[in-house]
Amino acid sequence: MTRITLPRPDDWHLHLRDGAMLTGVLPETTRHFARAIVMPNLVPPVVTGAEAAAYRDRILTALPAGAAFEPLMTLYLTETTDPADVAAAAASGLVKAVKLYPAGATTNSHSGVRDFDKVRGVLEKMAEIGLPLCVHGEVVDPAIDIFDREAVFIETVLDPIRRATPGLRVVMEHITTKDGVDYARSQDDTLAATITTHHLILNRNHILVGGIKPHYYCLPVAKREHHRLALRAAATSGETRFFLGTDSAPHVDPLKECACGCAGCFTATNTMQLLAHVFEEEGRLANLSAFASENGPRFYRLPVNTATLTLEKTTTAAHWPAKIETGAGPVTVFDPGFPVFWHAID
Ligand code: OTD
Ligand code: ZN
Ligand code: ZN
Repeated sequence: MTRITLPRPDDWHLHLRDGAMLTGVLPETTRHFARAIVMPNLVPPVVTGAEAAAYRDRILTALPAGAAFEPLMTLYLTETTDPADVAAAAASGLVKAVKLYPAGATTNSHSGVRDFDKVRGVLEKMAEIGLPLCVHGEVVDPAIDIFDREAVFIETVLDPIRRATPGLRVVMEHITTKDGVDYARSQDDTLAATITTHHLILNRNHILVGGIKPHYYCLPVAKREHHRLALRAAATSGETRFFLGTDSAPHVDPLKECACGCAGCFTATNTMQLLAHVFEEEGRLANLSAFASENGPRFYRLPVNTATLTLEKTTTAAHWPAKIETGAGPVTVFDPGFPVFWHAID
């Protein structure tokens, strides 16, 4: 038997949704995580400080009894976002980051940015106050192959934005390529990158070989095996620039299992068990704490949690529900396709 105890982990990229879905999925995160950066891609999106405050209240109201969990709020960047509103929301402590979605890149991103010159004032204000920009890094040009969209974004959008806005602190969200890993490593400490649990486990064959697997379809889509291996090496390296953002993104089963299924893997329930498995496979269990508990707070300039989480390996396979029944409908829990012997002692 092996046991490890970590400072309680945080999730630096999470979709909690709203209403009955929020109530249904929130306990899956609060069971293991102390804090999460909450994505603002609601319909309509969370754009202003006032909207973020109202959303935060709804999350706090939905918390399971006794849960010690702090939602870290984000604002959805639009071409009309007011730099003064962003600065005030950051100064009050309410908002911890601003999220950049290129318009059309992923779920509920149509209010995102088309013309990056229009957000220059906001980005300059953020650089001045040290507020991180979380970036969905994919171009939306229909001429660019979906498997190349991250690499092209880095070269044609991300790097130019960072050069034009010195000091802007950026998180490359959910990197899925060796190109993303290499770019993050080549830059100074104003740049960090989150990595999801599922991108450490899936390559594109898992989605497509032997029948299409809608619960493995997410954005950015999983890439070739050599990219997955680069992500695993980065996540397990202990390097401070890489940390966990699950991108756990619930959709009810009927919206995943249909002719035009939604993107998103729901990993809130079993992420920590899966990560223990992956880090052990890589011979890097000692770096799980850096990835899941220490590097994120360091970048976001927050304290590491004092509470802890213990993970234990036994000879019995871990068990989690195949689906979470929410008031909005059933949500399928990510199935890695192999047995996992790590258990979280809640
Ligand atoms: N990816 N699904 C969603 C968001 C993300 O790009 C993302 O952050 C979602 O459903 O909100 C997904 O596959
Ligand atoms: Zn994204
Ligand atoms: Zn996301």
